[in-house]
Amino acid sequence: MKPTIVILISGRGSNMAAILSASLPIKVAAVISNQADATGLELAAAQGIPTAVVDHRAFSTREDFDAALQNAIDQFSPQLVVLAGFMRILSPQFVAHYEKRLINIHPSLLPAFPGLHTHRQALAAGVRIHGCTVHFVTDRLDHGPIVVQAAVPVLQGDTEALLSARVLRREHVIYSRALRWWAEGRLHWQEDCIHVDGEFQNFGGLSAPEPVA
Ligand code: NHR
Ligand code: GAR
Repeated sequence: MKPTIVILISGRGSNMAAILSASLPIKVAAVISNQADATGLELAAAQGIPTAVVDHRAFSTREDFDAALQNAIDQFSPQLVVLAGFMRILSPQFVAHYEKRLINIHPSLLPAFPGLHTHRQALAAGVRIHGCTVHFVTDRLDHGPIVVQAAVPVLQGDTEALLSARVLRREHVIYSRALRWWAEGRLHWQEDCIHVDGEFQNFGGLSAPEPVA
């Protein structure tokens, strides 16, 4: 039987769409958003995938919201919960409930630029290389074990819009790849490091380094 995932979104849902169109050996049981107007919900519904909204504004505490979200997710008994542009920080209780079953894509090369507005942070820092990271979620925000990363150049004249679009194209590739490895049972935890097929591999699309003279 195909393993089951639930995808959490807050908005556009382009990563969700990339996952849905990647022909992965995975059943997407539901897509859940904290924003009722997330455009990704329509796209999922159009593909016959159950959708739900758990609006964080209807709850007075984060813990209450997280409990309702957990309840909505667990109706589908997923083996993995996939954050795809989900914009609410999750409480330690929620993270503990999904230990090793909660995965996120973050639009920077972690541990650089955790938090919000990563492309603005990258431009302000003047880095020449930027990118995205798929990682398992722990209760240390944006610091969980890394599964895969992809790098893009920062170019002269870049704006947040240009840079985020360049990164987003890579996000769509590496998130599907990471989920395929997961579905195929190829991801293994070695302490706080994720190995693929038992090896520390770098599949992020980088070529091997030039030999040093
Ligand atoms: N939760 C935990 N515990 N750990 C992580 O690593 C998480 C997480 C929840 C979401 C995604 C994340 C990202 O990839 C993510 C990782 C939202 C915020 C944030 O500050 C920060 C990081 C991430 C997602 N959210 C504001 C909040 O108060 C709200 C912002 C908004 O609604 O627009 O929750 O970057
Ligand atoms: C993506 O770039 C994702 O990495 C980022 O939001 C965008 C969502 O786009 N996630 C975060 O910033 C999490 N804080 P999408 O809805 O089109 O997938």
